[in-house]
Amino acid sequence: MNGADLLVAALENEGAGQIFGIPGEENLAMVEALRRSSIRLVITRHEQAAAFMAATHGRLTGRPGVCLTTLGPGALNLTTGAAYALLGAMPMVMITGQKGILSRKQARFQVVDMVSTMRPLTKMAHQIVSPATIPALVRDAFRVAQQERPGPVHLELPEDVAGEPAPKVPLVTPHPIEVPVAQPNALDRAAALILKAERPLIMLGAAASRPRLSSALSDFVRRLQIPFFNTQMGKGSVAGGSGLYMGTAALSERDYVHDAIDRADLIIAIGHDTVEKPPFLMGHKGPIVLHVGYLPATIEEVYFPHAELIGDVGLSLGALAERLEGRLSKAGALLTLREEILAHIEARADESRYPLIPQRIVHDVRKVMPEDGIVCLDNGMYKIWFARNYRTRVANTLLLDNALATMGAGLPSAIMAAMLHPDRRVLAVCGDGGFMMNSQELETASRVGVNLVVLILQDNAFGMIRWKQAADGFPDFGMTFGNPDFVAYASAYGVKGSRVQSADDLVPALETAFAEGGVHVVAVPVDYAENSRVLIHELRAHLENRGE
Ligand SMILES: Cc1ncc(C[n+]2csc(CCOP(=O)(O)OP(=O)(O)O)c2C)c(N)n1
Ligand SMILES: [Mg+2]
Repeated sequence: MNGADLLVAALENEGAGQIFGIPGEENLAMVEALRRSSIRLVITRHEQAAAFMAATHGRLTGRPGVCLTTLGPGALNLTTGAAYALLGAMPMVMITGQKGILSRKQARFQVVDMVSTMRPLTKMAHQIVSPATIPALVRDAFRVAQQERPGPVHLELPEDVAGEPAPKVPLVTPHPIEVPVAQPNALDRAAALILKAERPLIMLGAAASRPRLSSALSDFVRRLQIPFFNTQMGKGSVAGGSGLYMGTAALSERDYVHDAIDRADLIIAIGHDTVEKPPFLMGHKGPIVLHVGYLPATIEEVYFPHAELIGDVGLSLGALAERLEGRLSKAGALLTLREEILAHIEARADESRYPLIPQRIVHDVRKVMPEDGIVCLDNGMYKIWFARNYRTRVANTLLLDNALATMGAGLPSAIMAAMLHPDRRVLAVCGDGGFMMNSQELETASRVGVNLVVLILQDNAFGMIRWKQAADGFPDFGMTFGNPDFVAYASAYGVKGSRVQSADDLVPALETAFAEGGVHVVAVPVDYAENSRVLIHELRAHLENRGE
C-alpha cells in the first residue's frame, strides 16, 4: 500500500462514492488506486465543472463532494469552484497533485504554490508530507468541510508521497456530531421579542436550505403561523401549502415583497448569510431583527441584528415554538398584504409575445416541473425573474447562486443534481453567455447517462449587464455577441436539440424533451424589454403610490 492507496482508502472510509475531475501525470498512482476502489471516477471536460459538481454534491446532500486535479494549471482551474463553495457554504474536498517534494527532477516546471493560492478560498489547505498523516488529515478535512459554516478544503498530494510505501496506520472512524442548542436565557429573550411584536415576519436565508433542516423549519412556521419571505438561496425551505409565503426578496428594496418587509416591526431572520445580495437594507429606524443561526451573525452596514439565537437551528426553533405556540394573537398581521403582493408577481405570466418574456418562461417552466423537480440556474438576468416569480414547495428545488454569482455553474450543477436524483426531472436554465462558459460539459452529461434538459435563453447578449448599463444611463455598447446554432451544437455532441418557435411552443418543447429522456438542449429566444418596464418603472410607480 502506498500513499495514494491510503488516501483512497481514507476517502472510502468517509463514504465518498465518486470523484470528479481531470487527472494529470502526478495523479497516476491515485488514479490506479481509484481503479481498484469502490469510488467512481467521473471525468469532466474542465476542472471548473468538476468543482461545481463536487460543491453541488455537498449542497444537496450535506456530505462533501470530492474533486481531483493535477498540479498547477489543473489545480488553478479549481479556484472559481472553490470560491463558489466557500461563499455558498457548500462542503467540498479538493485534492490536487504536485511534483515530488523530496527531490526536484523537473526543477520548477508547472509548479505553483497551490496551498497558498487555496488558503483564502478554503476553510483549510494542506500539503500531505507523508503517508502516515493521511488518515487523520482526511478525517479532519471532511469534518472541517462539513461543519457549520460548511465550505471547501484542499489537500495537495505530491507525486512522491503518493508513491511512497504507507505504514500501517488505522483510519479514523467518523461519528455523528450534534450541534449545541441555544441557551434557555437566549430562547427566553427571543420569545419575549416575538411576543411583543405587532407585525412579525420571518425571513428564511441561505442556511435555511441545509438539507437536514427542512422539516424543522416547516414545523416552526406552521406552529406559529407567522408569514415568511425568503432570500434567493432560502427558497423552498418551508414545505408548500402553508399559505404564509409572502414572496422572495430578489431585489434589495422597493419590490412588492418589501411592502411587507417595510411594515414589519420584527424580522426573525433564520439562517441569513450576508454573502447573499441583501434581501432588504436594514436601517437604524427599521424593524427589530432577531438572527437565528448555527453561527453568530456577521455584522454589516446593512445587517446588524438586535438579538441572536445561536445553536442548532432546528432544535432551537423547536424550543422557541414550545414557548410561543398558541400565544401570538398578532402572528398573521401582515398576511393582509399577501394576496396583493403575489398577484403583482404573477402578472403577465401567460402573455403570448414572441420572443418570450421572462414571466412567461418562468410560468411555463413551473408548469412542466413537478413539485420535486430541480431547476438549476446559471447567472444572468433571468435569475432575478426566477428568484422572484418561481414558486418552490420543496427545499433545494431552485438551485441558484446568489453568493459568488458566477456564470458557468448552471450546467455542471444540474448534471450533479441529475446524478443524485435520477428519479426527478432536472432542468438547467442558462443564458447564452453562461451556457457557453461550460457547454463542453454536455459531453460529460451524455457520457454519464443522465436525464437532463438544458434551457438556453437566447438574447445574443450579456443581458444582465446590458440592462444595468441602460439603467445607469450608459449607451448600449459592448454587450452583444453571436451564437452557434444551438440545435446543431447539441447534435454535434450527440444530444437532442430544439428551438422554441412561438410562445405556446415552450411547454410542449420541454415536455417532449423530458419524455424522451437523455440530454436535451432547448433554445428559447427571450425579450428582455420587461426588465426595465417592470423592475424599474413599474416598481418606481408603485413606490410613489405608496407615498414614499
Ligand atoms: C464568470 C462571470 N463572469 C462575468 C460575470 C458578470 N455577469 C453577470 S451576469 C452577466 C451576463 C450573463 O449573460 P447571459 O448568460 O447571456 O445571461 P442573460 O443576462 O443574457 O440572460 C455577466 C457578464 C459573472 N457573474 N460571472
Ligand atoms: Mg444572454
